Amino acid sequence: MDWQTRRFRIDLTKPRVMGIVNVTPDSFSDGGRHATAAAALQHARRLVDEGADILDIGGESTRPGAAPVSVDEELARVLPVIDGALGLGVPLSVDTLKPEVMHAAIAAGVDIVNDVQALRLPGALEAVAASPAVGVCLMHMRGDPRTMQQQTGYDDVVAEVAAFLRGRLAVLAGAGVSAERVVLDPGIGFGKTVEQNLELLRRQRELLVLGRPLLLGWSRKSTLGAVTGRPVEQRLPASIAAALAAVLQGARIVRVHDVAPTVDALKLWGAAGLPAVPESAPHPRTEAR
Ligand code: HH2
Repeated sequence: MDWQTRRFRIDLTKPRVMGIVNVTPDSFSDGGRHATAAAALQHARRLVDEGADILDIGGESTRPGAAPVSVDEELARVLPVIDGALGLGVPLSVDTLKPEVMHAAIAAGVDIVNDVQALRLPGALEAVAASPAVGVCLMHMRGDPRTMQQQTGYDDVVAEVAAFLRGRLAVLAGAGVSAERVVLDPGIGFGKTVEQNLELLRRQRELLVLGRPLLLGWSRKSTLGAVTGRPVEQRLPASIAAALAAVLQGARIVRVHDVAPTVDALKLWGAAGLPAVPESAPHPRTEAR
């Protein structure tokens, strides 16, 4: 299974690593570390040297309760980094929910739009549909980062996430965005409790019936803190375990802060000749719906 993005058709027969470049003062785990364009670009180069297959560049934190950032501020953060990273030889993704930022980032040359709101803000779908080849990651979230943790009541979190993502895929298809441009993300930590995040991992294969590659972002997240009792700066082992578990459950792309150790861990995948997970693994619960 491939992911069609603007300059690159990404072969997902082996799991891929998306390295996170947060150009923000307040991201939950690395806020302020690469807040200038120069520092972010240096970080981006390092992640590519470490084996990142994709870079995800973000200028606004989505952590619960994060302060909103203006369009101008977000553009001032991400555009110089996109510009400088275009020559690094890997697909570039912009992590934004704002249509204005999508337009500008696409004009600047990004390959992928990664939207935690799954292109639901007015104008976002149009921004992506207007560009014939840009790839998209559609993520599930309830509400917005300020309100999402008050909206964790689900009858069946996996079924609701699947229904949401299926609906968004259909809306994109209606707008002319072909499925081969889209990957899907259940949104670990976005409007979900610890138990719901763990349930998404346990039953992740049910999402494979959607027929598109899955991208998972567990890196350093608070559920890992809840499970291990570790603060954010001590969550590397749990992040690696979660990335590998996600891959074993069918993820094709893992979004991570710590690229080098994740790449090493995934080398085991190739070395052991582990088979690619079936692209669609029907599950009794999902089949019944
Ligand atoms: N998680 C974060 C941000 N963007 N995008 C996708 N597709 N999936 C995710 O799980 C995801 C995401 C949160 O992580 P981070 O970027 O490190 O933090 P912050 O939002 O505070 O900048």
